[in-house]
Amino acid sequence: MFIFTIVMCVFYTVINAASSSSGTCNVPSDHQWLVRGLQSQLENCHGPQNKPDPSVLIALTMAKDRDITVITELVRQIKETAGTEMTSGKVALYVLALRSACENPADVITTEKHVNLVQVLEEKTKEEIKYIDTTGAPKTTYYQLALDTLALCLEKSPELETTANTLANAALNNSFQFDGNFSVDTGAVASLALFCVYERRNPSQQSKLKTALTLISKQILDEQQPSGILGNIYSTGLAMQALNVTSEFYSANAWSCQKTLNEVLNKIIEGAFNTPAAASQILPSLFGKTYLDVRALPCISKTITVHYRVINLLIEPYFSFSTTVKVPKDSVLLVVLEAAQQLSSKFSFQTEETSWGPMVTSINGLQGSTNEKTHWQFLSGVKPLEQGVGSYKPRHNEHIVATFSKY
Ligand code: B12
Repeated sequence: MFIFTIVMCVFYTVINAASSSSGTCNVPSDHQWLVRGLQSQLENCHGPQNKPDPSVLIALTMAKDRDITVITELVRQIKETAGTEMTSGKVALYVLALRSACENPADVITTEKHVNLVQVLEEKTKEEIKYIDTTGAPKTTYYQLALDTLALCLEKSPELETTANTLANAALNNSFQFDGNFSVDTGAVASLALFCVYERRNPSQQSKLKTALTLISKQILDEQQPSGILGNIYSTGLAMQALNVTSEFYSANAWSCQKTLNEVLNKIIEGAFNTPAAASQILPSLFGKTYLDVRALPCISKTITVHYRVINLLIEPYFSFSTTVKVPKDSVLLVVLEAAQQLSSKFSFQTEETSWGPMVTSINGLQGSTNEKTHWQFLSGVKPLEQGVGSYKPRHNEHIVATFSKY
């Protein structure tokens, strides 16, 4: 217990020394292990037995050193379970999650179905608005309507204007409440959504959004605790995202991002984020990201670049040509040869089917000959390949050379 107290004290001192009153903040390098811990907790929580959580996919795509295998599996699960029976907010999260993984949510294809999730979202959002118009409350909650607005904005949907207007009116009418209290979670997601819309509008149409964003920022900051927590610890991640993008709507000294972040780090140590949902909502802020970054995330490359060169210095006329082609990841070398042939008239080749697969018999019209004991030898750099073009899978940036040689 004594050692634990000392560790906590040292930890507290170090992270408080790093605090500043600016709007930007980051995790001190000696506490990155806490972030990595949360990230691997999320990477390990997924599995076929669990229902996929789109917030987990969003968080993992925003992380550093992403585990592509985990992300690919989550994308698969999200696509498999995408459907029309979900609530509007769930559809919105699915849209954001797929977009964050560089997938098109308007074109979700699995072996069983083909769904346009953006269209589903538009329909569900219209339903939410109809409920508000007729009953005074959404079909689900304003939290979900805020998610809907955010996803529609990022997808540049034509339904955005009406939806954003409805959400802004709700903010101005103090409708973001649960049990009679302002909901920081709802305010935070609504801020992100309305800020997305605000950025798209020209100044003459920004006035209502400005008022709404100023009011929500104030309401979130009114819920700030002396420790820096915004609302409670579980609303803090979303609130940090919101305050980080809306800094023009509150005064610089009203919030210290670093102070809040330091307290979050304390709470990670205490185990407050041990559930996947909690971890997924705090992780983006620990990487300095917000849900508005969903469209700007670097895409995991699905193609590789291969450098290909053919050399004949054996028989006149001598020739040497090189090119660089992009082929789908995991392609065999034959696909590289085909790509080069398609790209330039300087490359042509012929193959012959054998029991070991296709064998390259001629390149650029120059044919190997059993009588002359010549053939086209394939190398990776200077190392001869151990497989033929139908089996060998080049790596990204590999240099493949075909040399006309004697054997
Ligand atoms: C809306 C909401 C509610 C609504 C849900 C009703 C509805 N029709 O939407 C109501 C008011 C009922 C509610 C209740 C509770 N909530 Co609530 N809720 C939220 C909120 C703001 C949004 C959830 C949402 O819509 N997500 C988007 C949709 C698309 O995803 P979803 O997976 O379908 O969402 C469902 C679940 O989130 C579930 N749900 C909502 N709250 C909770 C809480 C727990 C513990 C569980 C297991 C499930 C759950 O209801 C949602 C709708 O079906 C979140 C905020 C956040 N940061 O996530 C808090 C949040 C999830 N709730 C929270 C809490 C604490 C509760 C309560 C335990 C409060 C209480 N003291 O009673 C109760 C649950 C008690 C119970 N019966 O088990 C915490 C959870 C913290 C944690 N670490 O577990 C959050 C993060 C708020 C916060 N910042 O404290 N909640």
